[in-house]
Amino acid sequence: MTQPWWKNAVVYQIYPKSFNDTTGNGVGDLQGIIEKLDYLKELGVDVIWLTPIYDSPQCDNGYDISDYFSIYQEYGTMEDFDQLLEEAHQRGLKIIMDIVVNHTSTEHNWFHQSMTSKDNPYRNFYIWKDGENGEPPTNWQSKFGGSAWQYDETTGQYYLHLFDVTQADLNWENEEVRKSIYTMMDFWLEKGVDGFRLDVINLISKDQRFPNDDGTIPPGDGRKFYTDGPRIHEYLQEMNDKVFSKYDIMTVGEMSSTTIDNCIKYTQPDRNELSMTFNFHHLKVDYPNGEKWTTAEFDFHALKEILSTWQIEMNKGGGWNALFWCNHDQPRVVSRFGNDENYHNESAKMLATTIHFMQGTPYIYQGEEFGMTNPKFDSIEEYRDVESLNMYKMKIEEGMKEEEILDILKQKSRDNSRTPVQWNNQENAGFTSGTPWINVAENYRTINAEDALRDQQSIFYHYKKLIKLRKDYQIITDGDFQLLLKEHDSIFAYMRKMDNEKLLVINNFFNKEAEFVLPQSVNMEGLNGNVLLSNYSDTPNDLKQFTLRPYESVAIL
Ligand code: TEU
Repeated sequence: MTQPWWKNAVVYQIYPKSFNDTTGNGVGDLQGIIEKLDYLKELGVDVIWLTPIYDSPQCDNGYDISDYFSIYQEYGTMEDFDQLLEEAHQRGLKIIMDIVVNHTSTEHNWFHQSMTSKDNPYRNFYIWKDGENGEPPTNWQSKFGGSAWQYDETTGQYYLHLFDVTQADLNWENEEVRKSIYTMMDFWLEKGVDGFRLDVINLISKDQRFPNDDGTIPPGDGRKFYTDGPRIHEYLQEMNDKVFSKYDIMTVGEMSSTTIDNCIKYTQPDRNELSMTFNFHHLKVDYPNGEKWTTAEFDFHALKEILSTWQIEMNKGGGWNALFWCNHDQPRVVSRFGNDENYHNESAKMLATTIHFMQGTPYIYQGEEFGMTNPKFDSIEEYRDVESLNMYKMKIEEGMKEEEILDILKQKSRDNSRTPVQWNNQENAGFTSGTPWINVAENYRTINAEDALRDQQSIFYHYKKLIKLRKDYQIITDGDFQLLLKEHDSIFAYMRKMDNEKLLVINNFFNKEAEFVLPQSVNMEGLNGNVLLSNYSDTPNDLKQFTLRPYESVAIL
């Protein structure tokens, strides 16, 4: 059987607002993306994922859509979009759209209608409930802080918003909602887009009893009543049947707080739901007891354990993983699990190697390919993200010292990944000729795409090699996964295996030397000892036993 095309593809994520500005208004745009298509071709990626570019009041940078059929004015026009799609296709690049269907902006016409009265035809497009003795209908919490319910005076009821108060949850129980969404998806697919990234898609089916959450782990926030909810698989199968199955596309579902069992169900080909899923368990290893807002170090053992369990179990169940360290909601990985000061180059390459040699479809987030770091903002005025600003306000109210909050945001804010792409060492890193909507990280003079392209030893060329290797060696896409040295405190090593072939990947995650000894139980047969890729200029003589230097990474075929 031939493989679907997306199984050995590599995806590049673009956050348009921060990518490349051609108009000088300080905000990136579609023409800016067109300008950089040749750069992406040089890197060698296959697919571009565009985060939302639809019309939106931008309370959550486009994840609050007010019109699914038009382009946000500051990004350009539908003509610009058509040109982008055509120019990408001419270069053999595909484009997938980010589609947000758990909620719309409260500025969407459906919501405007829905608000007006209880018998408006659009009332049932959203989730409206009566309060309980002057309190919200349930104790559920918004992911951005505070109650997930907002009271509206016009009709005296509350509407549900799992995210910002301007992001009202759609009522998927309503067949008219589902039909309208499928029509909208067809609109984009008929234009020729190559698939979708589906925002928080596993949250669309809510438990219709709407119970209070008495749980303590995690503290009663309601998520168990809508995460991988009662009708989620039914809805995805319907979506697949009515829409996806008519096209040769890829779909990736963003899955909030999901489980392996559900992700197998979402992606197992015979079930006809999605191509692959993002899960975030490996990115919560620096959330002690589930608490994001701390400056805790990451738990290395948990990281190994989670990634390898997902590798093994998804393969066993016939599911498919999306592989990633970074996106627009996560801090920069080189600042998070690497070392952005003394081992910037080595640790960025090591992290890339670790994730790209796993089974699944890898994603690269803009700027990751040349090692962009967290910006280390010093004042709250520099932040833009609704979640960060809400958190700041709440923590101040709780009495936390400002200094402490700023330290946390420096590590955890979503804005860490949203600073402008550092194209060169000129003013504003070549991102804009105007004033950028969010500050550029100060290190753009030394960390930028132009310098990376000039240096064959740069992080950029390491990513380029990784992308190319995936095309050349089927074992990277298909091989089984086995974790080695499970108990080791600083080495993350694993073996991939396919038929008689093997691939051994060894990574040191810390800034001190580490002793690698191949376990006796590991059979070397099938491993011919050629170093495929490493991040130091010389490689060890004896591959069965050697000392890894700080952040050293070696892949052996
Ligand atoms: O994110 C979903 C989500 O739950 C998180 O990644 C979220 O950013 C995190 O829990 C906050 O701590 C998606 C989008 O990627 C994100 O940018 C949107 O804000 C969110 O959905 C709402 O549409």
